[in-house]
Amino acid sequence: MKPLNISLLFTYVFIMAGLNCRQDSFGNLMVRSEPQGAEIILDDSTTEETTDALISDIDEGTYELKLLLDGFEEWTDYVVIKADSTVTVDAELKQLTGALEVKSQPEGAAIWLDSDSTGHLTNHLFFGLAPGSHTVELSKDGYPSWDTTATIVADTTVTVGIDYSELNRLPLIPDAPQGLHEAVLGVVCEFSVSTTDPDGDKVSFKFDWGDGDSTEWSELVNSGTTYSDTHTFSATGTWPVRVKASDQNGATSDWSNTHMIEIKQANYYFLDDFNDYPLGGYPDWDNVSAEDGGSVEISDIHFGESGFSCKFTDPTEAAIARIGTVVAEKQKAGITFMWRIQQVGFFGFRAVDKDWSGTFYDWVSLYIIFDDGSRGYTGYICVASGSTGIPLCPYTPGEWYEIRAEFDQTARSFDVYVNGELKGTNMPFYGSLAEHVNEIHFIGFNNRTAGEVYVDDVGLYTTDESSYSYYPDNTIFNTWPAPNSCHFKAQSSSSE
Ligand SMILES: [Ca+2]
Ligand SMILES: [Ca+2]
Ligand SMILES: [Ca+2]
Repeated sequence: MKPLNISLLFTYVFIMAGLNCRQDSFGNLMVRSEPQGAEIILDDSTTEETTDALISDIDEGTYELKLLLDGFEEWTDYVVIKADSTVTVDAELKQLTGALEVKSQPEGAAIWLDSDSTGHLTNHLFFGLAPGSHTVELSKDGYPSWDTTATIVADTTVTVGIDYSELNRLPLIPDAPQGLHEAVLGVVCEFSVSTTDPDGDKVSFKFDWGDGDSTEWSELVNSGTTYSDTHTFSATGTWPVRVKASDQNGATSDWSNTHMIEIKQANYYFLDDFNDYPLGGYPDWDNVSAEDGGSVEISDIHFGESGFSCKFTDPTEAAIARIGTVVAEKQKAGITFMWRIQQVGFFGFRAVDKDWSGTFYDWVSLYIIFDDGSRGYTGYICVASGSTGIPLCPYTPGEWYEIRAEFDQTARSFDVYVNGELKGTNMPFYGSLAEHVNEIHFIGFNNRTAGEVYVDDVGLYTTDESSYSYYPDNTIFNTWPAPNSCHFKAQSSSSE
């Protein structure tokens, strides 16, 4: 062990002597830079310091000082270190830049750089950009927005861009929705639209009804096909209806132009809810027929919360059960009623031209039936058209159906809604000679069997108060049901 200890002692003395000798010729270096954070290299060796830094105890001598900072040019100078003094170096670092070329096919897309609008359109060359990542966004009408990240390299031109033909394109903005320009409050209004997608994608639609309500996106339909949807407006007023389209990839067009629709209050000029008659009595209509085993009476079966309806009993072919009344004539108006049949049978509503002078059936204008099959559609509510029927929808015995028919005397046609849904458009007047609507009937016929039928809430309304009035008594109600008595008799006529 002893020889080893002596050896270690000598080694220690030698080291101490060497340190004392070198300490005498050390100097310091203070390196500062703008910006800070540059790596400090002395004679190609890193000091493992970054600016600003004080590096102590450097041997006397001349050194090459190098500063390295990402995005900035390399900075180099020579420094002379002297013993027992501090040399201070201040370095101004110069930023590196690169160029960016932004292209598109076709050209003319607005260029956004790092979320700022550049005011330039493709194709465009930008200079003086800091190296590193930059976001580039392009926006061009008719094309989806596109973005990318460009990595700028110093003293280099980087190119980014898009060939739009490789991208999913937006569906075209649909034309303004097509539909009614005016309608009565409460009526279901139908609008149709279409658009094409330049890629042939399937499309869906979203309507903004203009009254504060809008739809969800519709089901997808083929590009170019017509799509329809309905809306019941919440209030009177003029509402701007518009639509936008989306393709199956979710690319969405702008809103279409608007289609204006005026929703008017319905003015009832005939109303009867049958609630004010004595139970078991007759409705006070212009004519009531109950013959050969048929009967008409006020029943406590009713539509709505309370009240009565008019019950028709027509148990045999020979039996007749009928009510009819004269109503004021309007050029354009609507008829509403509730009815229900207790079994499959044949029962009809008719509006007629009272001035008939020839064959009665030629003067029927609106003709709507519960069919028992005699018009070809067993169990359907139909528009009667000669000896055949135009089916509207099936009926279930024992259920109420709301019928609304809007007619145009000039066009000699009418639209029919069942429970608020448009079921028939431009239905023809039944009789070739019928031109007016001035009397209405509900009938269990003498050649068919209806069984038991209930009718309630019969109303005629117009939206046009200047409409031609055939009869002088033309009182208008603005509410449904009318206050106090809901029966308004337009004009007396012969009663049976
Ligand atoms: Ca598309
Ligand atoms: Ca009633
Ligand atoms: Ca009958």
